[in-house]
Amino acid sequence: MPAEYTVFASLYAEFIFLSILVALFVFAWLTYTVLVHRQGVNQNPNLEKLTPGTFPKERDNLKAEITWFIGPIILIGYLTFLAWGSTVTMWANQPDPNAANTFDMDITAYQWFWEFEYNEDMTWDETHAAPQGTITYTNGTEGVTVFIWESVRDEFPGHTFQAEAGGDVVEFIDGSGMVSGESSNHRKSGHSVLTVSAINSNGDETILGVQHHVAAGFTSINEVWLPNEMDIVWHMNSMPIDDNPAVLHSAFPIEYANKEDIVPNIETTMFFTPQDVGDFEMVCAEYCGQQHSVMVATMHVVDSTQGGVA
Ligand SMILES: [Cu+2]
Repeated sequence: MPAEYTVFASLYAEFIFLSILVALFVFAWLTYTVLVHRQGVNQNPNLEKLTPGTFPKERDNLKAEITWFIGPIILIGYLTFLAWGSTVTMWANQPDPNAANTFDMDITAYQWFWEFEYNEDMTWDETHAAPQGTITYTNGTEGVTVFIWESVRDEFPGHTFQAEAGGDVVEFIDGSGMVSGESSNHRKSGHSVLTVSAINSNGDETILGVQHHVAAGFTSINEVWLPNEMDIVWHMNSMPIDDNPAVLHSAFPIEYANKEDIVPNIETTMFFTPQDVGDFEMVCAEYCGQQHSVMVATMHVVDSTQGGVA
C-alpha cells in the first residue's frame, strides 16, 4: 500500500472500491442467471427456436445494449480522469529545482545496483541517551563545535564528555560550566559521523548523540539518506559498467508508489515528498537482466536539521 498522504493512496482506494462494486454487480447477476435460466426452470418456448450461429433478431434490446455501452464508458472515463490526476502531479507539477525545500540528487542505475549522488549537503541527528535537542552542533570555520546542555551533564556526574569523528577525538573542557569542544574532521567530506559520549571513571561509554553529515558530491551504493518533508528530486540515468551495458531500469520507491523508467541516453526525473521517517525499500520495476531482482536499495528517511543547505 502506498503511504496514506500520497496522491496514489486515494487513487488505489477508489479503484478498489469501484472494482468491488462492479464485481458485486457482475457476480450477483451471474448467480441469478445461472439459477433462473438453468434447464427445467425457464419454460420460455422461444429458447427452443435458437439456431446456433444466427443472432435471434426478435430478442434484440437496444436499450440494454446502449446501457452496457454507455455505463462502462462513463466508468472507464472516470477512472482515466482519476489516474490522470496523479500523472499530472508526477509530471506536470515537478518542484522547482532551486526552491529551498527541494532536495536535488542524481541517481544512476547499473546492472545491477543503484548509485545515489548528493548535490547538496545534508545533516541529521540520531537521538541516543541525551534527549532530542540537548546537544547542539555549530558549524564553524575550524570545525564543528559541540555543546552539551547542563541538564544532560548533571545526569552524568564524574564523567568526561567526548566527541569523536573519523579518529579525531575531542575531549570537552569543563570550564565555566560550559562544555563544548570542536571536531575538525566532521562535515568535511563524504559521509561523516560525529559521536558524542559520556565516559565514566571505569572507561564505560554512554552514547549521548550522533550527528551525521553528508557532503555534496558524496555517492553511496544501494543505500540513501533522505530529508523528511522535503521535495526529493531525482535526476536518473542508466550507465554501463564493465561488460554490462546501460539498459532499461525503473525506479520504484514502494512507499511513495511512483515509478519512473530509467532509459539509456535519456535523463528522466522523479520526485516525491516523504512525510514519515523510517527505512523504506526501493526496487527496480523493469526487468533488466539476470540479477534484476536483487536491485534493491534502502532509503533512510531522517529528520534533517540542515538538509538542502548547500
Ligand atoms: Cu534494473
